[in-house]
Amino acid sequence: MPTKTDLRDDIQHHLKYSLGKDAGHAQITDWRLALSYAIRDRIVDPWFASTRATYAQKGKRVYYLSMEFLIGRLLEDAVVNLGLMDEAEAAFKANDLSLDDVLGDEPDAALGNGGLGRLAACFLESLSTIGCPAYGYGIRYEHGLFKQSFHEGRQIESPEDWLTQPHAWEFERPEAAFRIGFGGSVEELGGKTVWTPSEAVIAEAFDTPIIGWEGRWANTLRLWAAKPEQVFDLDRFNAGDYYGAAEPENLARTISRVLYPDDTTDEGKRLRLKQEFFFTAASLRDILRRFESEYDDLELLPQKVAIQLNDTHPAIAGPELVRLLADEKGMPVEKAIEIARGCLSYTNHTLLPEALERWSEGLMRDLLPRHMQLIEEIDAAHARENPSRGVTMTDDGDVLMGPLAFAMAHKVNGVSALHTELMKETVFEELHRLHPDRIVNQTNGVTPRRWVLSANPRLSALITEAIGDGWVDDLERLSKLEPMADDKTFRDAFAAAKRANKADLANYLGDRGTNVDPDAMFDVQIKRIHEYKRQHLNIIETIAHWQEIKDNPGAGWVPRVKIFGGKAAPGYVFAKEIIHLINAVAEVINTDADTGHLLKVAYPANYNVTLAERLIPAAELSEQISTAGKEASGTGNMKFALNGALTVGTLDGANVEIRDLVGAENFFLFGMTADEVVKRREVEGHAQKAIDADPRLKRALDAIRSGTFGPGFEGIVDNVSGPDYFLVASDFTDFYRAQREVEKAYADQDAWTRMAVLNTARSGWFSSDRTIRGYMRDVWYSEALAAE
Ligand code: GPW
Repeated sequence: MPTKTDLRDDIQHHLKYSLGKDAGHAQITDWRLALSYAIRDRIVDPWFASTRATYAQKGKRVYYLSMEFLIGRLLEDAVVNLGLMDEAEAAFKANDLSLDDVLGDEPDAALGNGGLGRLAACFLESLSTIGCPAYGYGIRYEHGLFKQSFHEGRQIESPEDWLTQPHAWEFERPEAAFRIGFGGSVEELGGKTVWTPSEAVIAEAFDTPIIGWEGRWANTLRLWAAKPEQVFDLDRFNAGDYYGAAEPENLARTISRVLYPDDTTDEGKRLRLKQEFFFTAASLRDILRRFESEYDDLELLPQKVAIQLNDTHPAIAGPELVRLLADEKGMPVEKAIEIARGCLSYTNHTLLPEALERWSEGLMRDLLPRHMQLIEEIDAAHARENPSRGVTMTDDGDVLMGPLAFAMAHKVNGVSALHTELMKETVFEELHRLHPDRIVNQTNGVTPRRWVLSANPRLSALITEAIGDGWVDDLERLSKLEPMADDKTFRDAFAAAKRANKADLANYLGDRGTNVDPDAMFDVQIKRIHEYKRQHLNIIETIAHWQEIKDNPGAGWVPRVKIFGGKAAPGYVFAKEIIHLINAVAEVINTDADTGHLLKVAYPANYNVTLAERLIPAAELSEQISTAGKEASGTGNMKFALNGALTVGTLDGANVEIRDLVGAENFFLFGMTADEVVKRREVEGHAQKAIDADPRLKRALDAIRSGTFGPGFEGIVDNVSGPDYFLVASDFTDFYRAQREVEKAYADQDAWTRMAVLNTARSGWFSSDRTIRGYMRDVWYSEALAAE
């Protein structure tokens, strides 16, 4: 094992020989890169050992195909998982540097939008911790999710540039490259079907090792970058056409240039379909190549290969795998479908109709002519095997990627118990009837290494002192904390850790222009801005509460800081109006001398993984207030509960399971159920009825409309008092009531802390280790290995 001096020497070595810098002139980024290389060196051996063990034991490999991996920073994760925090700290202290500053220099790898991408990142870490042989496959976007700033309260987007600095973690693999074609034609030649694409790009692999807890195992995240077949058009250059000469390169590279910034909406753009096929096709070829290097019988494929589709974004894997097996390996199409289905499984993450991918048959035929034919064959084969039913893979001239993924998967899963039941009753009702054993549930989870151990060192130290350190990779051991909820000394220590985290956050927010009282209740809603997540319900309630305080400032109110964080898709006008409203309300409320000590609104810009790691440990109240039936699971909700925040929430997604586990008495429930939501929408004028019945709601909406927070918010008021599809008005009254219950509970700080302890103690089930074990058992039929 490396010793302290080893790490210090290695950092110095890399500073000099990898970065060409002398310690006297090194900048913080040089130190950070030197540490990254020194840490990466320590990952390589366990990484090789894991690969050797998988080959030696002929283990089944899991391939997780995802358009998004929302990783955040990698360095701290690696240092923590290798148990090198103390050594690294000592190494930098010797150079008068703080490890925190060094770690804080790393840009976030923001190759994802929100929950779906962050889930993929938590899964990678858990797969390595468990020792499940696995690869993540995705796209090496040059630009991740845009940077958000505010100008006069409105969201401004600017490009994200994580690759301007060297990316210390990855290994470029120019030898691992595949030619990916698009367009062209399909012919029958000598009894064989041959697709001849009209254009092609090269997919080149970049590998990032992902080290698990205690360095026992490491897997690979393989991201594909698009390159031109021919770098440069010399003829055009020589003819003086310098722009034209660079055109092929630009066109090819466009495919991996940017992450689409839409969360839970389907843009239906040609470039997006190209991205989807690009990384899926490259991954499948890589998977087959690896399989064929070990086995010569393709019938063994389902025994050795499990391919998980993270939503339908890689669903073209169905037809593409059939094409590879049938057209290129000579298998009969029906057999190829069966083998492909044995390997593939599909996770659904939403029931929102606007998020269910559909591609026009015309576009599909133009870009992927052979795949369009195979989709028709898959559809026909499914209809033959399941006669007299009305399921089709196409509708109104569109290919439906959900039904296609379902038909090509041996298991289909939802991401929370409620969501899985709703899948069976709604979008996949007919397919579920035909294949009653196919849909299973795998409730999401989060990695405790990042979301408790690294993000919340104070709480972690307290837990370890109380129950030992076994909880880090066996999170259900947190239940041993339960009796300590009744121990005053423990509660005080728990409250002190939270208070210190709040003080850190108060400093951070103060530095960014919002001064807050660290003794006020910290109430946090952080997630993508979306109507179904109802940030507008939260801000309207904030306005109503502010009005009540102003009426009677001396009535003994519980001081609160309302904290928001999140980005809106650049094209989502309504979500951007919500952002503008929150900032406008903040401006008015935060400068109100009557209420300033009782209510503040903070909205730090550019919410990302790193900011989440700062906010969650300091949160006391977690806002999980989506319209019931709309949030498939949520994963932020789990991070808050683990860090001792209480939830105010609806019966939606995994909130249901959180409440079951932490106990109804430790959870602030409000709002309609999914069934009631559906019924309420049928009520003529439901929004206006709710407004008429609640003068507080009416008064808050009137204030917005009359310009108390500036002009331009009529759209929000009109929506909430008119169509109100997400039932903000109808859930307002109960939300307001629940918030007053929250305050009543908070007034007794010690009783609140007891509830907070119970939230932590009873949330251990939400580890992504548990989720991954569920997939291994029910979906992948795969086993964990030990590295040699
Ligand atoms: F629409 N989710 C997301 F289902 O973050 F594809 N982005 C997406 O594009 C989709 C889903 C998609 C989220 C869900 O909204 C959230 O409820 C869930 O916890 C998360 O995926 C992980 O399952």
